[in-house]
Amino acid sequence: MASKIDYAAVRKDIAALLHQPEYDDGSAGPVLVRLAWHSAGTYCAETDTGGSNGAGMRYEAEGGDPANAGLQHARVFLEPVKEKYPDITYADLWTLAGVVAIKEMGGPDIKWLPGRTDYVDDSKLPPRGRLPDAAQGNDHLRWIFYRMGFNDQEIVALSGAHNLGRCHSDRSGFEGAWVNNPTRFSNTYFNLMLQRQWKEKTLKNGIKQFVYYDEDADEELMMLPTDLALISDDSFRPWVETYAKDKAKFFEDFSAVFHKLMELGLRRDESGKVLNSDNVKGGYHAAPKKSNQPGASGTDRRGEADGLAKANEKARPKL
Ligand code: HIF
Repeated sequence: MASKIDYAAVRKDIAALLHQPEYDDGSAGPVLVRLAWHSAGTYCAETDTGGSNGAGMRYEAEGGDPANAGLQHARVFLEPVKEKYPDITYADLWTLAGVVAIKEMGGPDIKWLPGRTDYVDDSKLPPRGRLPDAAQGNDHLRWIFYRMGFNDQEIVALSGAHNLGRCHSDRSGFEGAWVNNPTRFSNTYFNLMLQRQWKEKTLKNGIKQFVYYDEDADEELMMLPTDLALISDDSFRPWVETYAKDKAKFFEDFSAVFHKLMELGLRRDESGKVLNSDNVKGGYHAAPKKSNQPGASGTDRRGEADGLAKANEKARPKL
């Protein structure tokens, strides 16, 4: 049962696994934030499908969506926590991990509520193609985020999460980090967007992104076409300017909008109990843990950890 889980202890254990000196920029944090957002960002308000309930990425139909490439790293990082707390649902664990990671990386407190269930099969998964395509512009951004029920201010506030992490050529095809310190949550992303001269660059794989060479740090920073779309739009741009100037306002608005994102698709009563039919009829169903040894070969029934055995070889002992 959800109520028997010691969420404070779960939070501590998530915080403890963020430090991964051999992985990316030394932290599992950014990829956990991306996992939380992709678990929720399939929501469609009109049809009331998708969203963070269900943990659909456990199934190939959703987990294997090219838009979710790389998120197996995040899921494998969390397996030891699932092992320690088998009663927590994956859907709750993934969303909680995102919220804890943001806080631990210096971001705001974000309200988080438990109660998501894990679907028992893949019959209710949203179709692929609901997550954004970074090569597109404003119309696409609005089409994607209005579908979830967000407005322009909320789209810009959310976008500040690209202050974290980086793009990987073997995942999305884009390459590099948005800011110099990608494991520290801040409003730097908005400031860089406004203050630097971004030049279009075509990568070896043919993908176009925007870059700025930071001489002091000897590092090339990047922006996606969807990031820079925010400053070429009369409705988005004032919010970019606000958040660049006012970090406290950004933190406050980001906290509210990330909470909203994590709640997409959930209906709760006054006590916070989830009323979605799967949760009411099926109860709080925590899917069985997938693997006892994340990253070790031959132990994962869907082979997710196998593929990472090499990639996370050095990070694995710390998992
Ligand atoms: Fe991202 N995002 N995102 N994103 N994202 C990537 C990485 C991260 C979009 C595209 C990409 C949001 C919105 C959008 C994070 C968090 C959030 C990557 C690189 C791409 C291409 C993936 C890779 O190659 O590894 C687009 C088009 C979005 C619509 C605007 C959210 C607001 C910013 C909702 C959000 O929270 C995080 C964190 C990462 C870094 C992951 C990592 O592994 O470091």
